[in-house]
Amino acid sequence: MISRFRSLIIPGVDKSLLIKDATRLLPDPSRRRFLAGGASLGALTLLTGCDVTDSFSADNMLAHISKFNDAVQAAIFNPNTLAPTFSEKDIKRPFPFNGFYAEDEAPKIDGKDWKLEVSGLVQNKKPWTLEELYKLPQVLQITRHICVEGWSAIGSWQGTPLRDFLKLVGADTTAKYVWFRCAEDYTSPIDMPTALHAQTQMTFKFDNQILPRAYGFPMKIRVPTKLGFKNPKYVVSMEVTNDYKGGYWEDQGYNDFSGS
Ligand SMILES: Nc1nc2c(c(=O)[nH]1)N[C@H]1C(S)=C(S)[C@@H](COP(=O)(O)O)O[C@H]1N2
Ligand SMILES: [Mo]
Repeated sequence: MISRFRSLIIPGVDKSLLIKDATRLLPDPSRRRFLAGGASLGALTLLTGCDVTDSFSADNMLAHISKFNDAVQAAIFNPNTLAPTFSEKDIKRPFPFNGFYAEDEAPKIDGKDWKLEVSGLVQNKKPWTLEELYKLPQVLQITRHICVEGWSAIGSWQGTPLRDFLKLVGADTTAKYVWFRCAEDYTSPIDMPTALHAQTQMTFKFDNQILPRAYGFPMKIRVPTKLGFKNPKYVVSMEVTNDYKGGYWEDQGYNDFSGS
């Protein structure tokens, strides 16, 4: 079990001063959004793409984030805002692994047996094999992954935009959530505006390789506008629903919105 409150304070760095300085420096409308959102380090990282979470205690950041009100944040969330993208040279190698267990306990999935289950408010509920999914058009994105535990890293993820897949299966995109279930019973709900965001991706490759086991083989959902825990790996099913079904970290008090 990973520690929820791993402390990464670097002596001599004052978090509130940093936020103050950043607030002064941020251009509008980001500045207004940052202030309206409660001015957290995670939000700051998501807004600026700058690596500010690494130096600070996750519990402080968490305290700020959980004070956010979902409705307020949803209102300020602009579904067209793009997460910053980076170049090949920025990629962190090796990329950090994270899960609620050690890396050697990560699910071992046989790609030949695996199927993606599609359920809920969709016209076509046929399960998809990996071979079928690999035939869909893919895009590559180099973005920053930010974990509430106090680390962030830039990686390269390639796959099919989730919104293209949702259209393909005839999903009711007026529904509230797409709820993901993973092989080890990890779950996470993604709100529909985020599911339809241009950068939200069904990921099949990491750093130009078939998605390695550590990072979620055979499929993860990459959401660069959200914190790491809302990026489910080892996905086995997606359900389009109006019901809030909870998630692994969300149920333990992490803010469901957890994004910019
Ligand atoms: N299925 C599953 N997905 C998961 C997790 C997990 O434990 N199980 N952990 C989440 C968290 S907290 C983080 S930070 C990222 C880590 O992804 P990485 O190992 O590719 O860096 O996966 C997220 N998705
Ligand atoms: Mo995380």
